[in-house]
Amino acid sequence: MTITITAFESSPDRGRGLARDMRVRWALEEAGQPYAVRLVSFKAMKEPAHLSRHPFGQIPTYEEGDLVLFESGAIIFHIAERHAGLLPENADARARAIAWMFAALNTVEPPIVERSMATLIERDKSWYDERLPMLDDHVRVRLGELSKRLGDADWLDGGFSAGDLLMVTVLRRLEGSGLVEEYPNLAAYVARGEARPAYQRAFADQLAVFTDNPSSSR
Ligand code: GTB
Repeated sequence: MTITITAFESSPDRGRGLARDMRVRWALEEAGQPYAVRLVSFKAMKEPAHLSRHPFGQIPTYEEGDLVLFESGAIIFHIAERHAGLLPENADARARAIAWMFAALNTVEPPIVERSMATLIERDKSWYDERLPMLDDHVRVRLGELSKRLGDADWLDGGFSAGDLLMVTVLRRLEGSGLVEEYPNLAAYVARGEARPAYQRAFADQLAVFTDNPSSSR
């Protein structure tokens, strides 16, 4: 059955792979599943056809036959449940990998998104220069904790899992801030994720959307 996902027609990140379709593309590549991409404009995302797929009018979505999913975490969990390579077979190890998926999305991503949104929409506000260091420190708290837990391991809990896939994509959102580089083991962890062949294929595919039509980027 053909899998179709949605992605930005004109990604504001200009092909840096920071939007959340990247994590779904990466998971599908790790699982060895071919997929089609429906590109959506910012206008189309808020129109009935897309709202029927995604109640909040966002990307990514996932369609497979009659199944329509939204929320990148739910999509990746679905892929990981149905295909080998993203979750361990052992029940306890699987539960721990799922805990890391939630940790990436619920504990590490929120302060990173809050910082990222501030850099996008508050840059010209009078409070920005005072607020940014505080947002940086909130991110540093989580990065410090994550760094301690990772130690000198390659991945968060044994072999690479969907938990690592989500965590690496979440940390990538800090690209250019210098924050991840303050924790050399986290910088190496992100680089390890980015070096995976499945990541490379996913990155090249999302970049092609931008390079095929660079003038359409905002
Ligand atoms: N919780 C949802 C999920 O995990 O799927 C969040 C989905 C979401 O935020 N989607 C964003 C979206 O559709 C795109 S990824 N936004 C449009 C809207 O809400 O109207 C967020 C994103 C966008 C751009 C960059 N960037 O340019 O660097 C990075 C991340």
